[in-house]
Amino acid sequence: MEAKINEFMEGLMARTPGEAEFHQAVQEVVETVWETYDANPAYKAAKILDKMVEPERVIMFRVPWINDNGEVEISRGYRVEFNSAIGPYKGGLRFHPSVTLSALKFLGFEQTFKNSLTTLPMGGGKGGSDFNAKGRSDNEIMRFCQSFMTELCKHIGPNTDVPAGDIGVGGREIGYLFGQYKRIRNEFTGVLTGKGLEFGGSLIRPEATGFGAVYFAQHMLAENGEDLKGKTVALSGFGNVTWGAALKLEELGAKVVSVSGPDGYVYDEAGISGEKIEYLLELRASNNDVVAPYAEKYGAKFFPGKKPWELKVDLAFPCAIQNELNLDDAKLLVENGCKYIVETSNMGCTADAAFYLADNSAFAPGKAANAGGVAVSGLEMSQNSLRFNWTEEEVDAKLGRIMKDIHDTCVKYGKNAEGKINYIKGANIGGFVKVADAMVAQGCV
Ligand code: 8G0
Repeated sequence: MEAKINEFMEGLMARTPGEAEFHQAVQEVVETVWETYDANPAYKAAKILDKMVEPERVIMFRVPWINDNGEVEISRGYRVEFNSAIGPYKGGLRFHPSVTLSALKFLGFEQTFKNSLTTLPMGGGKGGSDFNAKGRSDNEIMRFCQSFMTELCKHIGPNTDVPAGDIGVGGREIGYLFGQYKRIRNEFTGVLTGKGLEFGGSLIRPEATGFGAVYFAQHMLAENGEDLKGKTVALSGFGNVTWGAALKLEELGAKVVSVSGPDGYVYDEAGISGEKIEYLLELRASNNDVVAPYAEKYGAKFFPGKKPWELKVDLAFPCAIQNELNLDDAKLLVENGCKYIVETSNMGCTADAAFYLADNSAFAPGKAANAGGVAVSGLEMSQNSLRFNWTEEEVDAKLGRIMKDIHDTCVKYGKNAEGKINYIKGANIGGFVKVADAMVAQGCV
């Protein structure tokens, strides 16, 4: 099996040189689904895996815009339409200097499996730009979003491709993007998710990724007869996802002791609760991308240039960005008694860290743990099609059920003879089978 996997990966790397993040994401999936793939002659005859690693379409475009000094700036825009076997392409837009074709291919590839796990009819896609919002004015951000959408609007639509926000793209940016789409296409339609509540957004969408990850953690703990009450938790990041996780963890009686940014991490021994959680949103909206002001404001400790994985905690939720937790971090967490690592960012752990944690702790991969975000985006699409809005309680209840279903799927495909659950394996096989079956049924397309 190992030889066949290596041969597959070598072929992929030769065809896609330099796309390290994409190779990392594919390797993790291929290693865990190969047995399932190999045992199914219909998958092999249709070359399902070879097809799955080739995006259906990649769009790259120039995004020219004018800054506040009247100068022209050029960014690069992308949309990777990865897989539409089970629904319209669906996935976020990321505006961040780390955005490259490789990063978006890894994200779009993972999105396909994640969206499949949610049980909702959504294919996989991802897009964005290397635009850096740091230090930009609101007007500059608006002009950038308008230029970006002027091209993107030719390729998306409510039955074709439905983007959302992601890192660097929040409610403000989705508003500007939606306004420009509507203006150019003269169509009010559910073409984006993460919209404002006044124009088709869903309740609970901003909270959904964080809430979903905590619901998933509850099921993991329940497997061991534990619950969140009184547990100490390290979070990284300080955006929407971190905010949502902190809210739900507080509600369920856990104590959050850290948040982090590119500048370092904050350790708040008293617990990050109440207005301190809301302050995270203010920090994020300042466009400065630093968390140090939290420490000053609330008299907490700040560790410049460090990550919170050196803390002694019961649970850790990486909520920031890919590869934010490496093998050394993983070993330190386990050594310090951390039993649950809930990967809430996409590919938050390096490959070696993820496999180490799967063997030495209860480790939830991002595809499963963070699927609540896109799940509620799927519910936003449903509400837009119905031209009707569900209540907060209705959306939250549906989110809760979806996260339980995802956990059940992980158990179904990931539990071994000794009763240990390998969530990486469970999520990958569970996500893969549905997409693969749909692709086989649709023939050579
Ligand atoms: O709402 C979405 O579709 C969305 C936005 C940003 C990220 C993700 C994700 O699942 O990674 C989904």
